[in-house]
Amino acid sequence: MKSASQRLVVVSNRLPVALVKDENGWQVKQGSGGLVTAMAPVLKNRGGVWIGWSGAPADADPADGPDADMDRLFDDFTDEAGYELCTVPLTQAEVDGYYFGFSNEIIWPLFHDLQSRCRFHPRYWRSYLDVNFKFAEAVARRSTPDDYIWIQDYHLMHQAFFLKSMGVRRNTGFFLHIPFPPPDIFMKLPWRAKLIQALTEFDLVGFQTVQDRRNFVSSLHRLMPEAKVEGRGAVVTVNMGNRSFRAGAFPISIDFAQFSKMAAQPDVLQKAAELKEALRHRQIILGVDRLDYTKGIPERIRSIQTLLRRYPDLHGKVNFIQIAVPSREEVDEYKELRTEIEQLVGRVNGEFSIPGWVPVHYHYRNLPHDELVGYYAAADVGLVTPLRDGMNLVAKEYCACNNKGDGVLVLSEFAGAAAQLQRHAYLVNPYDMEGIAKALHRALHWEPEERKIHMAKLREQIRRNNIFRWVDSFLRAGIAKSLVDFPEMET
Ligand code: GDG
Repeated sequence: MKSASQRLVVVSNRLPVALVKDENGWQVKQGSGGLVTAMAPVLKNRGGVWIGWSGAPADADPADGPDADMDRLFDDFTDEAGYELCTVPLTQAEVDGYYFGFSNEIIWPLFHDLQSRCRFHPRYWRSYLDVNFKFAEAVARRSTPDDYIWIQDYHLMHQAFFLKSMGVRRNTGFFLHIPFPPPDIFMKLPWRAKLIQALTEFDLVGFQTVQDRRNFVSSLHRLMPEAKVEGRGAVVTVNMGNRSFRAGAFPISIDFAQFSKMAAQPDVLQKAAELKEALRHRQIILGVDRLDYTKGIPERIRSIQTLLRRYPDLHGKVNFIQIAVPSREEVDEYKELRTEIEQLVGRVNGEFSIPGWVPVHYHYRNLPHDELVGYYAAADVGLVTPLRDGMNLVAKEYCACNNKGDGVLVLSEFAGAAAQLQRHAYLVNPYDMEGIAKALHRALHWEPEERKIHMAKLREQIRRNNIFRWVDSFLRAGIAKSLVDFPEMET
């Protein structure tokens, strides 16, 4: 039931929509990231406001922008989605400094343990602070003291700090969707003390795994020795002397029932059957990712190359399909990654193709949801090998769509999802090409009974610990009163 005291104010860098211009003019389209996939059904159920940047620079030529139409487009979206949108306008310079700079050239690589990719420009830090202040002003304006403010992700770690400095009292929760690095890596950040202090200003700080929370607490101990941790288990209290906050592990999940139901629909089954048919009923290994260097796509293609070199018995009998969703396309590093992947796909296909069999199929595009589910349903092996990942929803979606229960999940030990799924997924080191090739060979030859036992356990885990339970456990810890009496998620 919706009521004023239970209104939810979600704040994230991007609104859960993208403005795209085509021949019919501007359109509002639903984005494809994990955060959007996770939060949209929840806000729809509860109602509230989502505050974020629209994705269009505020100082772009108005003739190129959606302009006055924007309000109407957002209103239409609200009518359908069941919650309001509030945009925080950002200039091109702000987008460059705060988003492409601080968020994506510093925090993203550093928190994924890829420090050599970081560019620690001081102007990025200043821009990050300015934009965080701007967001905090919007939050102060659009919320009341009764609302629960739920800040999403690494772009906005200074929200509670700025709200407090403005004298605005709110109950705030922060969830980090990406990993929190070990202290030796976090300590490389030039602004480490200010950043960690800002995180302590939230009432609740949530992480994907217990390990992430431990990493955070270890850095906190080094930088703020007065911090004392009380309690054990998924959520602990951190005492700072004159105040305290809570820190917890809340592994994000998916709407299991919705994925499973969709995978059972006749048109999706038809798509899956057509795919199988087109590939002459060979076994399918599937990879699905945003095109990002943390996802380990080149390493994965090399492991497929190793698989085909080591095991000639698989020639003509297996296909690897990689779906890569375009992401951060303006950035040189991502353009280079795309070229590298395309060259690798060409090389592997050049080495092994024979008439009637091309081993690697590569799709560089955002697939419609039902088509994606069709791919999940058709795949015999889900190959999810990020170098490091906060959670990885693809791993969970693959299992949810495997209604036949005979698929195998081959999963990176460095994905947050491994903490929950390790007992029944085939865990691999994403840097170990030989190891992945061996795991794949075994997975492809696994007895059907064996596959079914493990897949049933994986599906049960994900079904129980679904997205609704994630939201509820976070809000329960944050609002400190029980909304629905769910047990805590298994971490
Ligand atoms: C961040 C963290 C964390 C993919 N291809 C298509 C498509 N997708 C959807 C998937 C999935 C989402 O994109 C990707 O989610 P991930 O969790 O794998 O990764 P990130 O985008 O990096 O998300 C991550 C997540 O936040 C949530 O906290 O798990 O660790 O990095 O939902 O289904 N969707 C459609 N077409 C595609 O072609 N429609």
